[in-house]
Amino acid sequence: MNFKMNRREFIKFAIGGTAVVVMSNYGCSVGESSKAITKRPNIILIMADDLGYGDVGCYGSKKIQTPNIDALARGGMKFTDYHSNCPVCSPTRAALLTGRYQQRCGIEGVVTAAKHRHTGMALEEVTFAEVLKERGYVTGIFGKWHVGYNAEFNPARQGFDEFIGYVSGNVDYHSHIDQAGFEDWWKNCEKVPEEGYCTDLITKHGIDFIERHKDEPFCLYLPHEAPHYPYQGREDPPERLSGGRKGRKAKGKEIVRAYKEMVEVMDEGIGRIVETVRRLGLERKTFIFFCSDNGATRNGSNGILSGYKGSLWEGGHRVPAVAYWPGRIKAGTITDETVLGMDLFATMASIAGAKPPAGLRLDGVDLLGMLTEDRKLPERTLFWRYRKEKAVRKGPWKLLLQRNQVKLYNLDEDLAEKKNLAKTRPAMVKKLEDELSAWEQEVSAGVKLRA
Ligand SMILES: [Ca+2]
Repeated sequence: MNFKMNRREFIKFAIGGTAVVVMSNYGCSVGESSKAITKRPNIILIMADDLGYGDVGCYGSKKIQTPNIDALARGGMKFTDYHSNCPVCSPTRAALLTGRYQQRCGIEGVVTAAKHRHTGMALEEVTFAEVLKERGYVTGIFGKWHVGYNAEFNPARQGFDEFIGYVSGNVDYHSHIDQAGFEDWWKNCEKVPEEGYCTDLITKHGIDFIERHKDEPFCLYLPHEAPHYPYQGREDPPERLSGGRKGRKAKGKEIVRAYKEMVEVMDEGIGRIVETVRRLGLERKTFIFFCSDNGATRNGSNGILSGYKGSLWEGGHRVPAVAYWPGRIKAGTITDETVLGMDLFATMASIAGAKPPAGLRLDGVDLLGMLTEDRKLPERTLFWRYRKEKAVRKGPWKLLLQRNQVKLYNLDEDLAEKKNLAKTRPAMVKKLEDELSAWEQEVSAGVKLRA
C-alpha cells in the first residue's frame, strides 16, 4: 500500500491490534475508545548534534557538567552501545525519521548548504511523525531539520504539525545565518526571523509546545544544534553577519570554553523540558529519549573510542543515549544492547500503539520490551556505510573496511579498536563481508533520490 497516495482518503489503520478507521489527513481518529486514548503516552525525542561518547557527565566527562542528562540516566536507562546510523548529520536524521537504513532513501551524505540546496528526502518516505499523527498525536519539531532545504522538503510536509528552526546543517547561534550565508530560521514553510540564542529558542519552543498540548498525546522532536560549530556561547558575538559579512570567529581556548558552555546550556534546557513535564503531571505518561546524531569532532571527546565524526571507527557513531520513563523504565538501568537510531521509529510507534502502514518494511526494531521488561533484542547484523568506509557489527565482532584495509575487532575485549584480528579470524571476516555484500545489494534496490 502506498501510504502517501492514500493520505487524503479514509484508510484502514491498525491501532493496538484492532483495525479502526482513521481520517488520515487531519490526524483525527474515528472509532477509538477512550481507553485507547489513555494508552497514548507522550514522546519527547531530544538529539544533540556532534556530541561525543565522552562529552557527558554520566559517560565520564570531567570537563563538562550535564546534571540534567545524568539525572535522566539515573532515573532511567543508559545505553553503552547506542549508535547513530551514520557518522554525519543528514543520513542519521533520514534513518531516524524513516526507521530504515538511510541508503534506502538515498540520503547517504550531508545535504550541504552550498551545493545541495535543491536536494532533499523524498516526500514519499514515511516518517515517524506521520505514523504518530495518524494515531492522533500532535507532532512538533523545534531545531535542526537537515534533510532538505527547499520548502517542498519542509518538516510540515513530513508529518510535523509545528516546526520552528533551521533546515541547514548549522546556523550562527545568534544571527541564524547558515554556512552559505542565507538566513535560515523558519516557522513551518516560511522564513520567520526570531531573536535569540539557538539553543534557548529550541528549549523555549519545546516548553511552549508541551504546555499547549498537555491535554492531548504529543510527540516532540527537539534536534538541538549544540555542540556543532560555530562555537558560540550565549554572550559571544555572531560570526556570520547579514550581507555575507564575517564577524569574529572563536579560536583555541575560546573554542574549548564555548564548547563546554554549548553542551551545558543544552543540558540546562533539557532540565527545563523535564521540569515542565513534571510540573504538568505528565512524567509517568511521557517517554523521553536523548541521544546524539554522530560522534564528536576533535573539539569534543569520544572517551576511549577511536576516531571522530565522519569516520566509522566507534568514535564516529557510538554516542551517548538515555531513555527515561518513570514507572515503565527501571531507574538506574545500564544496557549493553546494540541499538541504532533507526530503532526509534518502531519503538515510538509501539509506545503509541500505532502500526506503520502495511507494506512498509522497517529496518529498525522495537525496543519497548527491552526498555520496560528487560527483554533481549533479537540477534542481528548491523551495517554502516559512509563515503569509502563500511562497517558491519555482529555481537562483539566489528568488521571495518577503510579503503583497501580490512580490520576486524572484538569490541567486548577491545573497545578502542587497537588490535586488528582480521588475519587470525579469516572465517569471521569472510562471513561479515558476505553479509555486507548481501545488505548492499538489498538496500540499493529501489533507492529514491531527489536531486
Ligand atoms: Ca551532527
